Amino acid sequence: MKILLTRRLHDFAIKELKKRYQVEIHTGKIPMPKNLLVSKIKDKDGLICYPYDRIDSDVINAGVRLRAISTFSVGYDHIDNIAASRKGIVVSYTPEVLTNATADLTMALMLDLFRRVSDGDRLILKGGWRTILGPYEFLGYDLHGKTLGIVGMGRIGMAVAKRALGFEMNILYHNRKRISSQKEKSLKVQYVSLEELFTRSDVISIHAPHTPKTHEMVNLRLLKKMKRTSFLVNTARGKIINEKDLATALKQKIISGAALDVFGNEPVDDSNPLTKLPNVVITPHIGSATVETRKKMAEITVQNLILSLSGKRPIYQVKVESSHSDQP
Ligand code: 8YV
Repeated sequence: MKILLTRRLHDFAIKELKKRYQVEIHTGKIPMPKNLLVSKIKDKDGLICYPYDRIDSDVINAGVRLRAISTFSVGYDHIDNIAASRKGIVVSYTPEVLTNATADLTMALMLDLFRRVSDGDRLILKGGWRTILGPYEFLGYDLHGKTLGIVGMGRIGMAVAKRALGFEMNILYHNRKRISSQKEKSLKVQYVSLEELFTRSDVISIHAPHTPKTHEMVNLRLLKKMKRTSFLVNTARGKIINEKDLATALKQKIISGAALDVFGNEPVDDSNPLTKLPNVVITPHIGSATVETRKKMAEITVQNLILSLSGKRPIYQVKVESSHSDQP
C-alpha cells in the first residue's frame, strides 16, 4: 500500500510506516499546494495530514484508492468528513493526549497578558528598562480573583477550568450543551449565556471547535460587550474570531489586549493587522507543541492509520455524522 504525508513526522513514526507501506513525504512548500495534493493522492491508500492542509471534497474524490485519513490533531475542521464517509474512508484524529499541553499554554498566555511578560521582554530588548523605574510604572494586573469566561467546555475547557481554580479565579462558561451539575460543582463553574459571559469576564478563553455555528462567532457586537479592562485568549481555531473586528476592538481600546495562538490563515504574516498591535501577544500555533505531547500525537497518528488500513477500528475515529470536532 502507498501512503502520503503532507509534511515530516517524527523519525520513529516514519520508520514504523516504512515497515508496512511505500511512504511519500511532501517536503516542499507548506501547506502542500492543492493541485499537488490532488495529483499525489490519486494512487495513495492512506493520508497523514495536519490542520494547515485543506482536505476538501476535491482531494477526497481524487483519492480513488483512499481508505484512511489520519490527522495529527484534535481538530478536524480541515477535513470534509461527510465527503470522506460517503466514500467509506475512515477519518481518525488525536484527542485527549494534547488536552493538558493546550490548557497549560492557555494559562501561560493568560498570565502573560495580565503580568505583561512579553511586553517586558520587548521593552528590555528595545533598551527601555531605564524608562520604567517608578513604582507605579509598567504595572500589570492580578490574575487571582478575576473572572474567567470559558467558551467551549469540552476536554480542554475543563482542563483550563481546573488550572484557573488553582489561580483562585471565578469561572463562567458557555457551551452548546450545559455540562452535568455534578461536573459544574466539582469544577466550580457557572453556566451563563454567551452575552453574559462576554459582559462579565475579565478574560475570555476560547475552547470551542470551529464549525459553521462558531465561524467568526466572536465579532464586534460581542467584543463591544466586554469590559474595557478585559482580555481575550484563543488557543482553539483562528476562524472562530472575526480578526478584522478584533483588530478594531484592540486599536480602539474597546478591550485591553489579546493573546492568540491561532489565526484564520496560518502561518500568519505581516499582512494580518493583529501581528502589529502592541497589546497583542502571538505564538505560532504551539498549543500541543511539547516534546512529550507531540510524541504521543505521532504514535496515535501512526496507529490510527495502521489500524484503519488493516480494516480495524482506529484508536480515535471521527464520528461519521460530525463534520468538525468532537468537543461538546
Ligand atoms: C496541531 C491542533 O495539530 O490538534 C490540533 O487541533 O491544532 C494542533 O495540535 C499541531 O499544531 C500540528 O500542526
